[in-house]
Amino acid sequence: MGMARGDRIILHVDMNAFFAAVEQQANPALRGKPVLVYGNPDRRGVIATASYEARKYGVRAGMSTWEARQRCPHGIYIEGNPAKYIDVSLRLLVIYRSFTPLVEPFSIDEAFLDVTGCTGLFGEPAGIARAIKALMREETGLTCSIGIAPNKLLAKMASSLQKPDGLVSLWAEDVPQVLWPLPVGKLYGVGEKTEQHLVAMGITTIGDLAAAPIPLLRARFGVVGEALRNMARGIASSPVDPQSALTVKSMGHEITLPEDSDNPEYLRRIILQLADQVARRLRADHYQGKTVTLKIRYHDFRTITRARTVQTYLDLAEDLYRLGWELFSEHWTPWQKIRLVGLTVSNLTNTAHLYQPTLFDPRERLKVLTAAVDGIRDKYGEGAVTRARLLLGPPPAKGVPPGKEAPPGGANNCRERR
Ligand code: DCP
Ligand code: CA
Repeated sequence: MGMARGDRIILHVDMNAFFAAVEQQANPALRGKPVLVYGNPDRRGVIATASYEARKYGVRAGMSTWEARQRCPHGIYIEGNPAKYIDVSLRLLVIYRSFTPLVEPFSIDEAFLDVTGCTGLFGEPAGIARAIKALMREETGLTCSIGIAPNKLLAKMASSLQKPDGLVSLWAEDVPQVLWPLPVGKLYGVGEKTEQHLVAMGITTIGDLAAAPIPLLRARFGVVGEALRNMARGIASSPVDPQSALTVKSMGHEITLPEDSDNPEYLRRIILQLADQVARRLRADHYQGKTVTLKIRYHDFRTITRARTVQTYLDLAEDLYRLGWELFSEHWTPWQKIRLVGLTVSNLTNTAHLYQPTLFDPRERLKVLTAAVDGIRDKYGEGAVTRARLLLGPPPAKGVPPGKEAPPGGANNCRERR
């Protein structure tokens, strides 16, 4: 019940205690034990995740390792290994893709699947979800929570309702009973700041938000206000987008200098090197960009970012360097020692969109990895990324003019986009 004709059927899969569970699978001695994974190498002091056994002691992701040790002194503390988690993440995507091509990786351990067209082949939605769980357990030993719903928002909410090893369906007509009594902060997309504002306005549950007058919300949050109210009503329309993780928004690189420096000539060479690295990455993936952003971190950790946008799309080191150096010359406080320099290109356009990516193509795997790695950096700290990048292998071969590279997967795999 609950499905109306024309509805889509969306699954959201969220791995349980992901990093800790991977460690427990790799080492049977850890199974059933409180396992805590901390960040590396510059996030050693922060817990990335804890196994469900450890959560009983009140430890949470983001807690300091020190505090976790107070609460759970007999826990097993392990330094995280991002490369391992990325590898498992890719194996999970292959499992999902054996059910439907409409898979959208959402984070290192979450994905949306549109299974609307699969019921003929695999049966009712809950059956599909159970089949995914079974195959996942067989191939990786891991468990997940799956939400089934008519849209991504409700699927995401549904997967959060039962952990670990959950399976929850949430249809539009269930929203008042299931979601509305929950605290408004539990609604996906409502962060801590927004929650505080809402509570201050007397909106404490998701139901309060669903019933709030639009003018009131608009006055406080602008256009976002109405969007929030729609979300509280379970209304969302964005489709599952398999390309989403591959849609790169920016490409950049940064270097922490071996020693803080205020030597302009040395810093100029660093910017040139960054421009060269970023330009090569852009061309390798058929990107060009119009905005160059320079980041400077001084010895005392003060950090500035300054951007410049030009009319034409760029992918040459010379152009990136020229803009980067302009920004540097204009914004560097001379003789202030610098600790880190970064260069990023955004406002991207991609010329390779005619090809359908396939995860079996090493180049596409690399792109998915890059997206996953960027996701890890957000959650796990910069150091983790550097480590993982080193494991991605050498940069693409030089000497092929831009635009002349072979299409992903070779001619046989090329398909026009739907
Ligand atoms: N992660 C991290 N730092 C955080 C939060 C998460 O490094 N502050 C990493 C470790 C997690 C992984 O990302 O294993 C996935 O994050 P989730 O929020 O999905 O948390 P878990 O999968 O660990 O637990 P749950 O079962 O609650 O989803
Ligand atoms: Ca998870």
